[in-house]
Amino acid sequence: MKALILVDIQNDFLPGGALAVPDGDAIIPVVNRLQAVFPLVVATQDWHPANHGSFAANHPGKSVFTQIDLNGLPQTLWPVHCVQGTRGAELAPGLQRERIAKIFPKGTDAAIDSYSGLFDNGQRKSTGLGEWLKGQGVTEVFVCGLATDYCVKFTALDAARLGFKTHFFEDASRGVNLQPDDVKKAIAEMRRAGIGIDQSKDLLNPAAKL
Ligand code: VGL
Ligand code: ZN
Repeated sequence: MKALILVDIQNDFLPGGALAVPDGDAIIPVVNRLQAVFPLVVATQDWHPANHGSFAANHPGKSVFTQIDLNGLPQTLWPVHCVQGTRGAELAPGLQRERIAKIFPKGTDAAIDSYSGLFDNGQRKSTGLGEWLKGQGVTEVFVCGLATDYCVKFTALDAARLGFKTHFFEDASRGVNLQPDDVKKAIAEMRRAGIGIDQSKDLLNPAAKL
């Protein structure tokens, strides 16, 4: 069985949000069209407590987009984003919800970030998504969402590592590009890991069969 994984399509990652991904809202109609052709759709949700260690505001004197060591792991410091229960953490209003079978929160532990929707950045704790997908009989996953160079990339890499045949939908994802080539590099890294780089039209055209 094939599953579509929607990564962090949340208000704070859309234009106007706390950690806006350029052009992030452009993926929503594409993602909604993709949902219709998958037998199973799941979503991840960046879901941080207000005291999360990835927020620059929780490290006096530190600026956003700089690096620190957070409990032994390198950590980019972000603006406060996706705080549990806030509007910024909600899934994008334009995102169709009816076909999302389950939502997996991530980044809930203040002491460690979780870019991947499957494991925290130390690969210590699972979110349960991988186990749940396997329990549903999923063998192949298609990953898309925000942001290509962080949470989408790490979700796809972990899925491939767990043995899922893994694809990335380029046109249903957008990246932050803190450095101008970050998205390009993320795609190259996914390709090297054996992840298929797909366009939604490859699947949506009438000749394509899931
Ligand atoms: C993300 C940075 C911090 C993402 C989440 O969803 O890509 N990026 N938290
Ligand atoms: Zn986050």
